Amino acid sequence: MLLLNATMATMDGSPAYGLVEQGAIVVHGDRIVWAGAFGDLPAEMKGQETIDLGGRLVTPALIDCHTHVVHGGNRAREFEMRLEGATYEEVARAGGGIVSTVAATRAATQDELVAGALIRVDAMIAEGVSTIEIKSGYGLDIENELKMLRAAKVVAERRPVRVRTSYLGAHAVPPEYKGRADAYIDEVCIPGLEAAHAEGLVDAVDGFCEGIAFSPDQIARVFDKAKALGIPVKLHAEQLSNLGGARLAAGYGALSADHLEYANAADAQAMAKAGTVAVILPGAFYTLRETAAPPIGAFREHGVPMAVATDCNPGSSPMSSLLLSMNMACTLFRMTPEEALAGVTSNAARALGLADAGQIRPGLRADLAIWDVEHPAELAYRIGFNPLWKRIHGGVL
Ligand code: DI6
Ligand code: FE
Repeated sequence: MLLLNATMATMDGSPAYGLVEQGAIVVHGDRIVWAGAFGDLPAEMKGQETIDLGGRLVTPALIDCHTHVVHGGNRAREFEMRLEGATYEEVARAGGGIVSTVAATRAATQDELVAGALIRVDAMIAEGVSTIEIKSGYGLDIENELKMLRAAKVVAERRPVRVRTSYLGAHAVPPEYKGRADAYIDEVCIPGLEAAHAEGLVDAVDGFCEGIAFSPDQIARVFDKAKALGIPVKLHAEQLSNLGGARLAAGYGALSADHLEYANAADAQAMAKAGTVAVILPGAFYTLRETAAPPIGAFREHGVPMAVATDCNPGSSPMSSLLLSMNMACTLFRMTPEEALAGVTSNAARALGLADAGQIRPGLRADLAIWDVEHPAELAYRIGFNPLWKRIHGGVL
């Protein structure tokens, strides 16, 4: 397949989006085999199935590197409570919050979880998303954590989308372990990780390091097990307070540390040194009406790669639009539209440990999004508008 007359934002690390005007891309099987200016296209590449893009913008297909799309129920009632004045922490301590989604997730069958997730996944695909990270973390017992991860795998069988799974057993302390977080880690979280890994269900191990969840010491025990099993780690860190989660994650060479509203320059430095990606989640910041913004300036200064994701979950970020996340990252955090686009392409791939996606470059997967826009800044600029024209996933239009 030969794509002609493309304006390409290659996101290959060269300046200004790696923009190429009058570009061409040659796709063979599921790979990009050539990409560049049409004038440089080798003669033997011509004369195949050709699609004229009419000057439209082509970017790497988008990657949502932090989601909880598999979950039971919803928390619209809690949304109402917060509007009546309750804080997120008050709701959580009153038995609402994550724990109420745990009850709904446990009550759901695997098929019900898949069906619920597909509604949100379809919205993501419609915006040019090709790869989605999906976490467990609402089962909080071994069988239900496995059920969530199996449901995540089924999503990739039902739809043309790539799924990367993260085991988030250390998301919250379930009611039956109230006040016994250490016992939960030893008796459920770690054995659950072993079981999920044995079934091939774990691409990465995640945790929630926070006063309402788990301490750095408890997270470290989970990470030690991940390390022993050879699984990369990532962490929800510094979302509501600074407990040193980002530095802990960096110490384990984590793929990413996520949220980071309360992170500081020292955290940024540690992350830069470890190559840990900062995953910025403006949907949660917005929903919780948080006022502390992640230290974008420090990440920039220290060269920490920044990704942007939806955090799509029923509580703190009931958002499935990655385009809206980009807009929010710019307007709320003053990221540039180019940083926002790198955040959902090249840096999102890096946050998932994927070397074969997120850029337009020969050898990478032919996961492409074609947009009815003239300039890539338009993707972050409009609000609640989806200019996707077509999506190519693994070489298939
Ligand atoms: N931080 C979050 O924002 C989500 N999980 C987490 O650790 C919230 C999940 C929820 O409220 O259901
Ligand atoms: Fe999250």
